[in-house]
Amino acid sequence: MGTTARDNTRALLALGAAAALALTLSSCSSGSGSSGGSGGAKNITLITGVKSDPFYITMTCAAQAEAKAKGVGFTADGSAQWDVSVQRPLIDSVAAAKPAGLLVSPVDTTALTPSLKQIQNAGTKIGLVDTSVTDPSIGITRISSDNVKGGQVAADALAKQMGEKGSVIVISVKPGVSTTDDRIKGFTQEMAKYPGISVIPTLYDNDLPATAASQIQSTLAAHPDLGGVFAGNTNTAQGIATGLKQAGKQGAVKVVAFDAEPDEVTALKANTIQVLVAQDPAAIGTQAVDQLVAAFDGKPVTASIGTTMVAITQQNMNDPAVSKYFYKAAC
Ligand code: T6T
Repeated sequence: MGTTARDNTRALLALGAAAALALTLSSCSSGSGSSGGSGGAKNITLITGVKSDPFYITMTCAAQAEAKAKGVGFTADGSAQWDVSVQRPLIDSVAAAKPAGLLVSPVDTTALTPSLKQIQNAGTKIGLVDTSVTDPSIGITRISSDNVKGGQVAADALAKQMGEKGSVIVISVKPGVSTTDDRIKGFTQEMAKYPGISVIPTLYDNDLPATAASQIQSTLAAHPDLGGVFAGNTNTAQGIATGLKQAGKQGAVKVVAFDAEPDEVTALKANTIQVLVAQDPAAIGTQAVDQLVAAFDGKPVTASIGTTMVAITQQNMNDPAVSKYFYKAAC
C-alpha cells in the first residue's frame, strides 16, 4: 500500500521565444519495478477514458509494450465516450474477470468508486492512470501529469499571448473529472495574477467538439473583447479551433490547449492554436505497468508519480526533444 504524497520534482524551463516555455515535471519513482522478476503468470487490464482518443491510444501502446517486456499478460479497452454509464460496464466486467492488476482512468471522481472498491477488495491491484477518484483508499499507485501546474502554465502562456489584457474563458469537459478540474483550478489561480484580464465563467462541453464550437461562438457574440481561450483537453480544443475558424477569429483570439493530438498539432501549425500543453501518456502507461509488476513481485510501489509536460509552440515544435511528445493515433 502506498504511503507517500505526490512526490514530484518540478522544473520550469524557459525556451527563449516569447511564448515558448516548457514545463518538466520529472517523476520520482523510487522503488519502481525494474523487477528482474517476471510478475509471474499475471495479467493486467487497462480501461481508459475514451478508447479512440490518441492520448489514451498512446498510453495503451506504451503499457502494452511494457507488459510484453515484463512478461505479463495485457488487455485493454476504453469507453466509447466520456460518460460514467458507458465506462461502468467495462469496469464491472473486470470484476468478473478478476485480473491480477487493473489500470484505470475513471471518467468521474466519485461515481465509479463502489465498483473499483469491489474489484480491489476481491484482490486485484489497482493503479489509477491519468484521472483518479477522490477516495484515497482506491489504488496502490496513481500516475498522472501535475494538472494544477499545467493549468498554471497555460494561464501564464495565455496571458503573454494576450498582452495581459482582455477577457478569457475556459472550456472544459465536465465537472467531476480529476484532471480537468485540476487544470481549471491552476489556471484560475494563476490568472488572478493578471489584473488586466477578466475571466468569464467556465463552460463545459461534455467532451463534444461540436458543443465547444458553438460555445466559443456564443461567447464571442456576448464578449466582443474575448482575447483568449483555455481548452481543457483535446476534443474541446478541436471544437474551439473549428468555432474560431467559422467566426473568422483564428489567430485573433489566442488559444492555449491541453494535449498534443494530431488535430491539435495541425491547428498549432495553422496558428489557430498558439500553445499546446502536451502530456506524456506513454510514460504514464509504462510506469503504471512497472508499478503493478512491482506489486505482483512484492516489491515497493510508489503511491504517486508525476509525469512530464511540455509547452509546445510554433517556435519549438520541430525540435525532436519537443515533437517526441506528439501523441499517436495508432501503435
Ligand atoms: O487531456 C487528456 C486526459 O488527460 C484527460 O483526463 C481527458 O482528456 C484527454 O484524454 C484528452 O482528450
